[in-house]
Amino acid sequence: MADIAAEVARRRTFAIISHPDAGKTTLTEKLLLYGGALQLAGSVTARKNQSASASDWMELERKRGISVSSTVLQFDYLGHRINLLDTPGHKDFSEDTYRVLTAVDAAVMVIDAGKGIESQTRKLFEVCRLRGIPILTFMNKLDRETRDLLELVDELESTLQIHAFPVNWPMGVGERFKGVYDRVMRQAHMYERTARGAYKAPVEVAGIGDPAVKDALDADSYERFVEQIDLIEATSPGFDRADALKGGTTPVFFGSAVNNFGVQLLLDALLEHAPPPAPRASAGGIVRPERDSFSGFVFKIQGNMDPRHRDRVAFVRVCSGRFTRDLPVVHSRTGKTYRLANAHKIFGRDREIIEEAYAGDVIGLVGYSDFGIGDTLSEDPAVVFDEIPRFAPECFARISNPNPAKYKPFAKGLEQLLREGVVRSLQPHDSGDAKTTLLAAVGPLQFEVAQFRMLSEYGVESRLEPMPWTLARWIGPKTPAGAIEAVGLPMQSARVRDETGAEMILFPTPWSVQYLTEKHPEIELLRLPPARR
Ligand SMILES: Nc1nc2c(ncn2[C@@H]2O[C@H](COP(=O)(O)OP(=O)(O)OP(=O)(O)O)[C@@H](O)[C@H]2O)c(=O)[nH]1
Ligand SMILES: [Mg+2]
Repeated sequence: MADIAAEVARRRTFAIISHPDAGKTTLTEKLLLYGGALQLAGSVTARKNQSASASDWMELERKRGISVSSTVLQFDYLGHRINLLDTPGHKDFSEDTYRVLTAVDAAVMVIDAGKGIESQTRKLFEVCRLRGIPILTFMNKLDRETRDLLELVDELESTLQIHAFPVNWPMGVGERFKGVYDRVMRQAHMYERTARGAYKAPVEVAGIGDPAVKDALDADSYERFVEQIDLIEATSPGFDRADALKGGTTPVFFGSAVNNFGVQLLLDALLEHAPPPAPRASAGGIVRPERDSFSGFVFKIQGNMDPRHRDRVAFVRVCSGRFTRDLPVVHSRTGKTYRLANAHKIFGRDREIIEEAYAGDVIGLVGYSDFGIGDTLSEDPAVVFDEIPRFAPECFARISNPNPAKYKPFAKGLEQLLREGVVRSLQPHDSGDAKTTLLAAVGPLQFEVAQFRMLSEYGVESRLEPMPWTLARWIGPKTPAGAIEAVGLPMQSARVRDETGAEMILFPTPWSVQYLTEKHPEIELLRLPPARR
């Protein structure tokens, strides 16, 4: 059997993050193409108006052209095993993205060079920073007019408070974008536009002094290029690898995902700049990835990936040791021992049964209905991870079934979506209306996804009634018993319990929160759920 430490050392597990539409899914597709995992990028096989990327496989994603849910893609490249996670950019799906960030060791931040740092990119970046994971930056869409390049790099540094080290620099932009110059290797990589960017772009390499560089560019672009390079060389300190591994410096790459420009360089750089799996904290102490005992945690649940089977996949990030088929593990939430017989390697919606996996890998466990998001699976019961962040919902709605004959599929569909965390459910204090379920979400698109999937996967219509609350607070343990009953809540607020039974209050406006806080300081209001005892 393979040596665990050697297997861990060759793993690279990273997420692609950014504001919506920066090109994450396109870049994912091209990384797969260059990694040899796809023959043709999805856009080529796509029929009119219908993209067919390996990553955006859900019907709704193809319809809307946005990513709704994160996708796992595992492949081998140059002796490395890569686990790549494409994430949705839309803020309504950020819970999913944040969960994915707990499962990776590095992130690629994609920036639309025409727009610069956008709000959602900044938020996701902050999460990466808190986790201390290294971040590589890909400045995308160089085939279009961009913002001033030096300004883009400045903005990156000042807005995100990070050092930026441009590993390569574009030769021309927009119509005149001809390739990138690798500052470290001192090589110019020139590209040709290929039909719809489907095949590997031909690459020619020459030195910077090479007349080929000058000839490739028009006089204006060449002059600007030389000026910019000179300026960067003069002002930028050398590359601090140790700082990059701590997340203090981001290596920056330029390109155009849709045209395959700069994708190969990014992929190769990933092997170098993204680290192998690192030790993780657990209730039982630090867990080293190469230790001889399997552990991992569930960060995502997805149902109905294979419409023929209607089953449920629990995505597990392996944190230590080796997984082998039929391995007995303890499930943290129930204390039960399970033999893991049904583990899969995942590639978008495709999967393949595996016999082995190692720390760093993401595996899909099929058919374990007890497993929920955040649960630990471990050979050593002392190892329990607490990685999954929780968020306060900001949107609320009641959902009901307009068609009593469909009672069963409706209940089944809703239960599955709640398990996946597509939306959450809350329990009204006054038991409420038994025919409706109170749902909560970070953003309204989550409700839309839930309704769409109820219809497409369970064949049931649903009725959604938006509710007026916009803020949720948990009631903290310092609140004296009976205090809530004694005070009377502000107008239009409501008492509910979350799925763990913790008490919450939902408020219509920030002023109503403020009102309660000022009038009744004895009531402790928390923005996040109190720690579970
Ligand atoms: N001009 C140009 N367009 C690009 C490039 N890369 C991606 N796009 C386009 O940008 C749009 C969004 O691309 P996606 O890859 O779906 O973006 P995303 O970041 O995955 O979006 P979400 O997952 O919804 O957040 C699509 O129309 C792409 O064809 C590029 O290099 N140049
Ligand atoms: Mg996408």
